[in-house]
Amino acid sequence: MTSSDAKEIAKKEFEDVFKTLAEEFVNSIKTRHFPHESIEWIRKNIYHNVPGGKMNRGLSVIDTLKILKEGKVTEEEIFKARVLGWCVEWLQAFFLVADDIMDSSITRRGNPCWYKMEGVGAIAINDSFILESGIYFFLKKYFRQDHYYIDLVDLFHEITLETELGQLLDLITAPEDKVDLNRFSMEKYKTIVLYKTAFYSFYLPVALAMHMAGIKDVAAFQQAKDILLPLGEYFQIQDDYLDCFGLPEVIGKIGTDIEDNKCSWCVNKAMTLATSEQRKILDENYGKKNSENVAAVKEIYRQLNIEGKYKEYEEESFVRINGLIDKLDESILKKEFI
Ligand code: GPP
Ligand code: MG
Ligand code: MG
Ligand code: MG
Repeated sequence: MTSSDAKEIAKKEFEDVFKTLAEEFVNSIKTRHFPHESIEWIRKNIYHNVPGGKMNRGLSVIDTLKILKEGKVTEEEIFKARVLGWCVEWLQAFFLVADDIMDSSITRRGNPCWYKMEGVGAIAINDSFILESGIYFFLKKYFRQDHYYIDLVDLFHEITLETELGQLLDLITAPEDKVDLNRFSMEKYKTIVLYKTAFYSFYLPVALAMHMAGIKDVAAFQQAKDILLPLGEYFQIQDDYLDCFGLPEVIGKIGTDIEDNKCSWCVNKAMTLATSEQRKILDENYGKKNSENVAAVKEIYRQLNIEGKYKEYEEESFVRINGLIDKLDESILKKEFI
């Protein structure tokens, strides 16, 4: 079996757990004797928003647990890691439903955004809250008896706050009515992406598996952050690059960062390279919903070779992050298992 076959099987086994969890959640609402249409609404909300992504976040909980326990994991532990993986995917669904409203996005994972579906609109705000509640329903159902239950609950709460703070900074740095590129800087950009993406996408899945493996040493959690947060920054820079240069058929969403006046990596990079004439064109065209304005911004990006600059950044990040991994002090993790 090749490693890509093994990956496909792991993915399929993870996906199989989704339906069980979705139905458990839906049934828990049924026991409240809710009207049929509300049960069906919740089912649609879950099935539209939770599955269908790349599932990298969810899958990495299981991979991490296997690595930490050096392959010595029981079927029950694997199942519980999958439940935690799905909790991360439910968190992601909660964020994406809300984020798409805030970003006026149109499509997600190749489908219309949930709030864009017929009859949904602003109800999607409440639907995002229901998805968030799913996390705590599953944690209680499967982990209440475990000594690390409170650590899991606490971690989800903490990471949710970090992400909401990042989202706040992302939004207030991009006011719709006041375009002022002077608000942007690479430094501010890095704070936004650390909070809005890196904590929940990279640190959370690994930290969950560490709790399951019984790790208590704060130094071990810090060490995980030291590697995973830079990885998360890299991932969001790639997301920003794809927002502008990726094909919607490939990335499953239509980019809106230029129209939305976002403090994206692309515009920050362009600002560091632009002549005063090019900067003037950026000032006049950025943050406007009109396709001609967007095209004018993209033309400056072309002139400044932002695509090439991204490729350079990608190579530099690969070397830098590998360097961080090489410098890892393995004794911190090993100490936990003596
Ligand atoms: C990604 O930003 C960040 C999130 C999805 C976090 C949202 C947080 C909330 C508290 C709602 P993005 O807007 O660049 O993502 P995408 O490009 O996928 O829309
Ligand atoms: Mg956003
Ligand atoms: Mg968005
Ligand atoms: Mg984006």
